[in-house]
Amino acid sequence: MVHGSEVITIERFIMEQERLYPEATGELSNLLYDMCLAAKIISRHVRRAGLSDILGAAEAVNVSGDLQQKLDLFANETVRNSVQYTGRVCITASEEDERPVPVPESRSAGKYVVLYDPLDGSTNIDVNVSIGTIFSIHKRLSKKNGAGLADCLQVGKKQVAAGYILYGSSTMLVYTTGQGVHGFTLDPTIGEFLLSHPDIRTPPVGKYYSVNESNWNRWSPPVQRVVAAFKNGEGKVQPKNARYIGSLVADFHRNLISGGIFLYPAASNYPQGKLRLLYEAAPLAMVVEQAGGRATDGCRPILDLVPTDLHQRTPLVIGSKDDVAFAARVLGAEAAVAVK
Ligand code: AHM
Ligand code: MG
Repeated sequence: MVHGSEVITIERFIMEQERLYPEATGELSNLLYDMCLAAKIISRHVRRAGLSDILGAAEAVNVSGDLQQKLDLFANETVRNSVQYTGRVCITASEEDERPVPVPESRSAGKYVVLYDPLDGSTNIDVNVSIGTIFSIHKRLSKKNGAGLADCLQVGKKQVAAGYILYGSSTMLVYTTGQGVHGFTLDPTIGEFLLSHPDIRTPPVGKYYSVNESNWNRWSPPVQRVVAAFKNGEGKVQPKNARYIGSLVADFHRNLISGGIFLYPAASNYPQGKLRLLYEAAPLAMVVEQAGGRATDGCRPILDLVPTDLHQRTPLVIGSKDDVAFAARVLGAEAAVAVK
């Protein structure tokens, strides 16, 4: 945000927010700066992707069976290296690693847990389409030593911070610590994130619906009814425009700003949905709720889901509050019938 010639850097903004809480130790603020550093490094590489030989598939398949791209591996290491040596974090977990990674014993372990998707929408890397990083921060549960899986398997409403970085026409970092949602745009000429979107509020009814409609024949009738209502209108639901990039962060961000609903429901080829609860759905659910929107798996709020597995998937319906409420009513009725 620019007041006349005044520019607010992310560092100043985070510091000013911290002053509102005299009990704050500054560790969470510093962890957010660590994420900014990772964002700048990844952004630089994403911007150079077409120019260097970093493009292309690495010879590895990640735990979910997707072909990893070189840039995924780079982003995975960059986030971990940015947070694990500062004494603020005890363990990290990523979409790209089968198990959580505790900080090395030679380093001091801090009180936070970082879960992340280092490069979401990675099939879009090679075609110069927006991609993103998603992160979720929890407080550790374990005592001083022995951070492990249980520290990662926490319910979404316990997150202390969450956010994402969007590598789009510009690079943006959007985060919440539970005091609203704030967006910063990277000014590449000075290498700083500047406050560009203070206190983001998402419209209660959206303009857009975002879903991979090629899955139509794999959906249950209630999912088809919901999507048909957004496409054609039903009762109070007005028809919407379709927008689907295939990068969750980019689809989510557009809908957050303009109003809209994103759906990745269960389908016959993805019975639990495609997206991962801990480092895709839960952090974006915290962001959207802080901006006045909602997120559900069709039956329960995403932030109430208790994880049992690091890489578990969940159906996801997220965005403008009235649109998500409509979808939840239709899908919840389906679940109630199935239980009987
Ligand atoms: P990724 O984490 O392997 O990149 O997969 C997640 C991506 C999301 O960004 C996006 O919303 C979704 O997969 C798109 O899936 P589909 O191609 O089935 O529509
Ligand atoms: Mg992903």
